[in-house]
Amino acid sequence: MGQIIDGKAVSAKVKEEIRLETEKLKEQGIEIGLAVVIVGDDPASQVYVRNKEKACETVGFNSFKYALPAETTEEELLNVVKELNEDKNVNGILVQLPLPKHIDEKTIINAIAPNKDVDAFHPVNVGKIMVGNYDFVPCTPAGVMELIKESGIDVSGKECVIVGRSNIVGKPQAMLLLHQNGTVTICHSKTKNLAEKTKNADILVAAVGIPNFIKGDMIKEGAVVIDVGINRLENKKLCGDVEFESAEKVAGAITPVPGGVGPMTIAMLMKNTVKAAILNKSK
Ligand code: BQF
Repeated sequence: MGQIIDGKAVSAKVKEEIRLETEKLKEQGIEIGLAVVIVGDDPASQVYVRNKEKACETVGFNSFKYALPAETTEEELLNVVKELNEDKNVNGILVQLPLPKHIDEKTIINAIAPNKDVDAFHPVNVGKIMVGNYDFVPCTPAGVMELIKESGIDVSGKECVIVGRSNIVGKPQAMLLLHQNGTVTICHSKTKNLAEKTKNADILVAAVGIPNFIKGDMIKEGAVVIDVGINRLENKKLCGDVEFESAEKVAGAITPVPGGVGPMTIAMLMKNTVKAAILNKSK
């Protein structure tokens, strides 16, 4: 039976470090501010935004919440972003996704000042990740890297298999693993013989968005299994992309859902916001 990697505990540790750093910066007269913009009333997004505000409070950041109605136009949202770009009290800007259908996400992301883009979604920051010279690490992949470190495994030379190729997780995750000298394979819905690929993984990252998609018999004995999935079942319970019961029997280490990658995503967002404050201050 595998070791269960406690993301909640690790995230608490990361946030405590940030709290101390924030305290020190405050003594030097530097305050850290994060703006969180949410458009509409998607219940999941509201939970995520609340988690982010709570984390800001825990670490001692000022948080500025902009809750805009679902009818907000693209132009109105762009104006909010532009205002935040100029606001000296705001170091990090985060626009909660998904946005309502009548607003083009790319247009909004492109409008965020790259040095305040704590989600690392702006093409400038995406490009920096590709070349391995970056300020902001995308929050979820960064959280995954922390949990892999916590499992005690060294990525170098390991077979890393990512299931899922999104711009938010799969693709940047591949880069981060590659930078640590992993041998990286990205699988997706068109991949043939998926189980053959996943069974080869020393490190398996599941980010497909399908509940219980990865079963125990698709996992190599002793592998580190990182479950990025946050799926809400009919009974409102959270469930990952990995079938935990069968997987934990074969895995060497495994993250639970909830309490695995999710809390780490939030902690890494806080880390990026400190980075933004330091970046912004020198200009
Ligand atoms: C936990 C997210 C999909 C699409 C957009 C803690 C979060 C989730 C779970 C959380 C997520 C997922 C966030 C747990 C933020 C992670 O205890 O397991 C925290 O708040 N997340 C988001 O902002 O946008 C998403 C998933």
